Amino acid sequence: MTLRLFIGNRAYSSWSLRGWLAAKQSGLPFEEIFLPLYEADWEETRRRAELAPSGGKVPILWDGAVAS
Ligand SMILES: N[C@@H](CCC(=O)N[C@@H](CS)C(=O)NCC(=O)O)C(=O)O
Repeated sequence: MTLRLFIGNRAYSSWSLRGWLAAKQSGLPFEEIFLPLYEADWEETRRRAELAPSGGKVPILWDGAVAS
């Protein structure tokens, strides 16, 4: 099952950078899904089902059906 990491811009979001570093450090393959933060459609983006467990915040990592 592919790991999917939802993050914002690593240059501006230190939380995204931390999540990405941890994923990279793990050595496991993962899919990186970039979400532009605070764009005009951010309110819509943050309501995506994939962001529900984190309350509309990044980073969030999905391992199959499990989010962390
Ligand atoms: N405590 C959270 C912090 C995550 C966080 O605050 N992320 C920010 C970006 S750095 C975010 O998603 N902000 C979007 C928003 O609040 O609408 C964590 O552990 O991941």
